[in-house]
Amino acid sequence: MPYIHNTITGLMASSPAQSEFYQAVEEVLESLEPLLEKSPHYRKNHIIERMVEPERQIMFRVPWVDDNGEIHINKGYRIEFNSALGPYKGGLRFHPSVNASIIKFLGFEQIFKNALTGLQIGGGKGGSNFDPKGRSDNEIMRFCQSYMSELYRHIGPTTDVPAGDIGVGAREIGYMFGQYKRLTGRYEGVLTGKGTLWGGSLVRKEATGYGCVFFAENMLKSQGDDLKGKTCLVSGAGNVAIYTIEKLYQLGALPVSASDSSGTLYDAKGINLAHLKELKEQKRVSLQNYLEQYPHAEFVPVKDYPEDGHAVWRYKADAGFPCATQNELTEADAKALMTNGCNCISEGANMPSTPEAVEVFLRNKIHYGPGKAANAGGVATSQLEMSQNASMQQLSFEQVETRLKEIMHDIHQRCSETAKEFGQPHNLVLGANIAGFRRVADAMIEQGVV
Ligand code: NDP
Ligand code: 2IT
Repeated sequence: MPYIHNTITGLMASSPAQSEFYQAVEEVLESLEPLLEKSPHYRKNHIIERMVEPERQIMFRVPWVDDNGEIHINKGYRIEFNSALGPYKGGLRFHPSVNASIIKFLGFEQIFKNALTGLQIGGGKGGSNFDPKGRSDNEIMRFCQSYMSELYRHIGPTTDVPAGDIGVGAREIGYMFGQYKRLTGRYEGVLTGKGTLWGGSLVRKEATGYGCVFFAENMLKSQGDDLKGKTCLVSGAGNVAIYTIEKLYQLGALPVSASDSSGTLYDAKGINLAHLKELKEQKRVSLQNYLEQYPHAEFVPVKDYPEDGHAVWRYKADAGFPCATQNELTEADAKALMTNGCNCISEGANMPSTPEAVEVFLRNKIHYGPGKAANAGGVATSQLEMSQNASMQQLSFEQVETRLKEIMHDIHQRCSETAKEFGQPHNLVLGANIAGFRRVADAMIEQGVV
């Protein structure tokens, strides 16, 4: 359709060099074709032109001093993309690869993901090109305090509520919350993923990984199957990967891999979860150290990856859970997964599969749960944290997990019913994009040209 081409060309001219952002926009717009034909009023209201332009983009300097007294300057971002459905909501990513394109693609995805949860949350994202690797706790604290010294003036429990993402977990949220409270004097639910001692929700830590496995279980159950006894590949070794592995074990599956920025770990007997947590949550060291305790396992360093992809996707398995980062699963990886009999992919990460890989999954009609649907359990549980903070109540672990399970079931239902409505029942990319878009677009139209 010419309007897709025109929109992308327009973005390339007005926001140059943002390839991940164009990729995310293109995927959504392609799915919307049948909806736009059926409902021309979305075009008439210029909803797409409005949606691809963030409501507000905040960029700032983050100066900090390391343990040796050296001064460092990083870039800070917060993109407040769309507030039609509620306060801006989305994580903060601290990783050296962060730039405006990465934050914009994540913010754009977040709009539709948050809409799919059925909850009242708008879309936003932020972060910094700060590299936390090898930094002491004190350096992390000083960085977080400096970052919040600017961010605090833009956020609030009913305006914009950040959370974690890559490189931002409970430790960083704690330091940022402390600084926010010091600057404003207010103890309020301005961040989610907080420690459970001071306002955090039970299950928030586990929510993205658990939710991603629930989503896979929902896809399989729709055809009378489940995860029990299935061999599963998981990439990543952070928050999402660890709790994906935990829930896979709880449902009787066998997760055999993990990966990090140093390489891929494969343990045919099943990844030892307690040891994985010790290495990555406590010691914060490379996965390669797993071999010291479990020498039967295999470790493939990044330099030995196939030229056209990633070692983790080249093992035989029934299901795959990409839980590391964007574009970590290529067309060649997807083809290898298909050849090895994999028929289910549930994305814990944001946009982990390249467009060509997604094409392979759709062509093969496997169970494919795109990130904006499959990993929405994290942000949904963040919203449960906001609601507990606002009402000054605390739900039990079981209560939150039950809600999470229901929400993931409902997201799957919304995506698959929408996919059926448009005559492509297996295509949850189309289902997720249209269902998410429609909710946001309808709210925008009702709220006028703002
Ligand atoms: P973490 O920082 O906890 O873990 C990220 C993991 O991925 C680490 O093992 C890291 O390796 C690896 N990784 C990150 N970037 C790269 C890269 N460029 N190359 C190779 N490996 C990499 O982050 P999360 O688990 O929170 O996030 C993982 C994914 O899930 C991201 O796409 C995020 O956007 C998405 N997501 C997260 C949610 C959340 O609630 N946290 C919610 C929804 C989606 P190493 O250990 O070496 O650093
Ligand atoms: O990508 C995501 O959905 C997240 N990083 C979680 C966002 C949140 O606000 O919990």
